Amino acid sequence: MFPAQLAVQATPGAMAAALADLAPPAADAPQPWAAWTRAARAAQTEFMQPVDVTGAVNLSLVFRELRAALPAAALITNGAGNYAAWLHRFYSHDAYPSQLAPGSGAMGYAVPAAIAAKLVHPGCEVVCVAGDGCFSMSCQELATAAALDLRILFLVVNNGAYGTIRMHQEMRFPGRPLGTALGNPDFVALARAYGLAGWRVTRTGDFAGALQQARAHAGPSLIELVTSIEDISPGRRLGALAAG
Ligand SMILES: Cc1ncc(C[n+]2csc(CCOP(=O)(O)OP(=O)(O)O)c2C)c(N)n1
Repeated sequence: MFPAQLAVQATPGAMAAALADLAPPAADAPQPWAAWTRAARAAQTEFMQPVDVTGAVNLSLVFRELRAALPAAALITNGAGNYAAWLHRFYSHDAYPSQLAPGSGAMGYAVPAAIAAKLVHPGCEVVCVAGDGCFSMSCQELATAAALDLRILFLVVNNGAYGTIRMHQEMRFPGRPLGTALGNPDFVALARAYGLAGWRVTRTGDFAGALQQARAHAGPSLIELVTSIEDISPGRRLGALAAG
């Protein structure tokens, strides 16, 4: 629940029509909300600063690097999973449209969404970001990307688990995980089997080079990011949750 400072009960259409009659403040007039927007912007910038991790691949730095390398108009897709919290916090969307994400939190969405995005916007760079669980729900569509020779980059965040569910298990039933460990294939070998180029990144410092090679590749490609399940979400350790 968010406490409203000014509660208005109205349908959006009626409200928008009423607001349209309001004159905007003069450009040189002091805006009453200026201090509030400055504080909100500062808080957002602070929130987007990289965080420390225990594993060898730091997703906060990886998604910063990705944003620095890509044009603002690149289209990023994701499905559901804790990996998306890292993407949304550390990748800055500075153009519209630049993001395809499921409002319903559907896993398996990222891969087909990327294929659709590339078909509709062939001139745009398209990057699919998926967790190992999320990716595995629709990864057979790599065949489509290969068959249509769609230049999409697939980033698979591999923590060896349905991490989101493991997190909730540790929070409610500490030390009693069940059915959330994944027996994954070799994602790079899988990508190559479908005809894509593939790289595995096991250290943060190797991501920039892999990204450069993938972006220089003429066809679809995949980078596997091997992360630690311990880094369950930005600033949070799985072990600390399990300890209560
Ligand atoms: C189709 C579908 N099935 C199940 C869920 C419930 N669910 C949400 S996140 C998640 C695990 C995601 O695992 P992964 O993609 O590996 O990402 P991680 O949380 O490990 O970063 C599950 C099972 C869902 N959102 N959508």
